[in-house]
Amino acid sequence: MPSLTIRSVTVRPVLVPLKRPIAAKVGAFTDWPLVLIDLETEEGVTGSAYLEPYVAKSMRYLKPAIEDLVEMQKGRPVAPADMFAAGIGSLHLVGRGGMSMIAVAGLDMAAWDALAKAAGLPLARLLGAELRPVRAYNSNALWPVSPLERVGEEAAELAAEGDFKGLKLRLGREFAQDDIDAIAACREATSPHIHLMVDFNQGLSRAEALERCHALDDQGLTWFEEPIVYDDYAGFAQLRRELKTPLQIGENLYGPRELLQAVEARAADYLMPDLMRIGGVTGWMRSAAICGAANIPMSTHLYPEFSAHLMCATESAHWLEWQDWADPILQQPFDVKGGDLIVPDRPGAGIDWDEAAVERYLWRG
Ligand code: SMN
Ligand code: MG
Repeated sequence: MPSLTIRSVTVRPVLVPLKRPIAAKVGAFTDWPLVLIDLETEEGVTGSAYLEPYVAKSMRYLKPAIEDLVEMQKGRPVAPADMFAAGIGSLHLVGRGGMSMIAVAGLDMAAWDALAKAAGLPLARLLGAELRPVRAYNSNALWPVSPLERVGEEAAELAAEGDFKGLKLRLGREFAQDDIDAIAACREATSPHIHLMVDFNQGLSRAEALERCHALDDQGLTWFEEPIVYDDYAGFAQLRRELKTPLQIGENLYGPRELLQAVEARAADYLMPDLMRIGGVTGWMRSAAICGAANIPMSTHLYPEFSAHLMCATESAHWLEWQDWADPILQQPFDVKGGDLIVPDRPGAGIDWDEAAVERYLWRG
């Protein structure tokens, strides 16, 4: 594989319209911010990746942070492990989490994309795995504000979008019976066998979570996700001891070390790191080794394209979370067939910008 040398980076914030607005307990969005990163090399190969940092204004801080990281490493080899160490090392004084890790993670993904392109291989193959269809669930809607009458229709639409066998349903409605009715509506409109991943988005106190999760524990749900605040490991461990339904956390963990702390605290049955927080491809692969050794099934959060490649190479791969939120700026959005995400057989992660769309959605805030 030819070696690559870091030359420069182009960072473009865009704000794309969502087909279905997000109305989560943690925030409501009609448009979705994406930070497009293109890492240019002396050899002419460009590595591309995007970040989705939820809040548009955060793009103001991420852009210079990524540019500074590249300025610092200009002229050095595109070597993700070294870049990760240098990036994190330079941030020790301001802290590893938050924007710092997100900037390092975005650059890491672009670096891996560049390496895979230079090798002429899809990222999954560069990581030592064969391409295969990746089992996915549809996470595009079913927010807790959807009126109960709409829940069934929405579930049917989502399942039909790719013949999905699983859906994410956000719960924590006013009464437990409302949650039970929403679950029943999903099953009636799709199949009694549909996998339902239930996400509370940290909306409950420990006491509320105990009560609500006990009330839903016989519903045959695939998992309970983040019933309480994301870093209350002792609270999660208590819920795990008391409940039959598996507990899922991970989207808010920064870096493999935090993930290890969650494992050591026995906080979850399942883990689902988010690429921008866990530290990109490098942070994911290190976390995958921990989950594999601990026998903890690993699912993804956002970033379906990069995540699909990573799932091919993940020992305890479980479910991929599918969203179409970046589709508006992609030249070739990935296909979904029979509920599986199809990893494209082209070099890199398979992300190419639709430049006309990027121009249209450029965020000038
Ligand atoms: C989620 C993702 C993106 C925005 C809001 C909520 C959710 C998930 O936690 O797991 O998909
Ligand atoms: Mg979640």
